[in-house]
Amino acid sequence: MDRRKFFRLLGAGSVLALFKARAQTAPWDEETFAPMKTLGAPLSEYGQRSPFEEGVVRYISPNLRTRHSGADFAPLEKLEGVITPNGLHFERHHGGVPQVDPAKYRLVIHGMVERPLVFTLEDLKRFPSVTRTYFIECAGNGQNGYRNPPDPNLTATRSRGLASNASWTGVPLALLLKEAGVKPEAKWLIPEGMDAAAYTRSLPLEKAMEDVLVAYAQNGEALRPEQGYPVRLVVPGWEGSIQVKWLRRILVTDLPAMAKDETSEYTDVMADGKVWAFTWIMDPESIITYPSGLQQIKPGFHEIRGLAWSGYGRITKVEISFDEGKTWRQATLEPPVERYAFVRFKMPWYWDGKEVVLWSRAWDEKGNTQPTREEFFKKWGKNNRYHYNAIQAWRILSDGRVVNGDRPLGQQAFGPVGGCGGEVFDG
Ligand SMILES: Nc1nc2c(c(=O)[nH]1)N[C@H]1C(S)=C(S)[C@@H](COP(=O)(O)O)O[C@H]1N2
Ligand SMILES: [Mo]
Repeated sequence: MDRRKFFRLLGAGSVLALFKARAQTAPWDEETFAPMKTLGAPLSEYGQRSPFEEGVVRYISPNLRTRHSGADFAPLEKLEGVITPNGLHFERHHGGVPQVDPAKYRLVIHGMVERPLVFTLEDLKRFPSVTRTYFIECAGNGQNGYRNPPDPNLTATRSRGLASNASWTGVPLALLLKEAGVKPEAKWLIPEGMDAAAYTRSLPLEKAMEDVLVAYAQNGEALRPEQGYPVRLVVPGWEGSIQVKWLRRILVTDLPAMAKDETSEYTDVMADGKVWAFTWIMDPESIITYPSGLQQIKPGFHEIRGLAWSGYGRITKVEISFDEGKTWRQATLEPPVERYAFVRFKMPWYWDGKEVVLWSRAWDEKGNTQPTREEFFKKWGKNNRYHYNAIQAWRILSDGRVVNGDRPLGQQAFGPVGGCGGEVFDG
């Protein structure tokens, strides 16, 4: 946007008022110089964040029955840019986090191959490597949206925090498969984890050959144990549940396994009771992180900020509505806009102190966008608990409090929300 348009949008007077107000009110006293007067902390071998930032943590629901088979949420509204710091990447485990000794680590590729192979971690690191930024999103992300009536205390974290975005380094799975020599009749891979859940999924060979990574690094350092140390699958754009962590073997075969982790969970129950299996690709999503649920704002200038992503490809635009979908304005996308990765969107905004509802919707390069809540339920029904991607509304009350702006659809409550992303865990 050019400068003139920017000022027209804000009203130049209000910008001046903003800066004037700031100069007058920020305190400036002896305390400001305190750090200059004493010797600082010594060098340290592994850096830690400021103790003042220790409140920025993953959200673990108090309703979970166990912390070993459950999920926690990345604190989206407390993060900037697009990279999720390693200590704040959301977690989803079915049998706790195993401790794996990298010296004893082995990856087996067997089944319909010319040469069954066993790799050490060192072997994997000798292959040509690839580093790419990809989001990982649990199929259960957005699950709180299925609640009716909607939770008034929803935050951006609890709305969409079962998604995170990192720079992953690893070997293309296609290279390892080439090494093993896949037989022509093979169509599926059955990757398995070494956690107590013996977590197992079925992955089409076609996707594996396209862009799947056998990843050993996350944002420049070894994977965190929670993310699958020492090795996990990264399956760009697809639901988190197929991205097997603590990967120990890949069986090459001609049929899907129909494992417990893709039948009892991660299937979608439609309005007519029919069940869909293998809904891998994540639909477009966006979430305004500022201003968002349970924050408090003052009248004046604000930069609306948020995150958008899609499993179908690059984000092409994000739109914001201030009148519940009657009109839309296009937000600025912060470059680089990468495929299958979080994108940061922004819009300058002057809040006049009147109650207003903010909506955001993302568009991807395949022309997909997000439905309203009503449209979503019309299409998918209310029996499901996965792949909720309806527009998240935030209502700014006239006192500046921000609350969930989703209006109730009716009076019926449709059951406790369980499973993957559930804050009431049922499995
Ligand atoms: N071995 C193993 N892999 C797993 C899981 C698991 O429980 N065990 N959970 C899956 C699910 S449902 C999701 S959403 C992602 C979560 O990845 P993260 O914990 O790194 O965010 O891991 C997937 N891979
Ligand atoms: Mo998941």
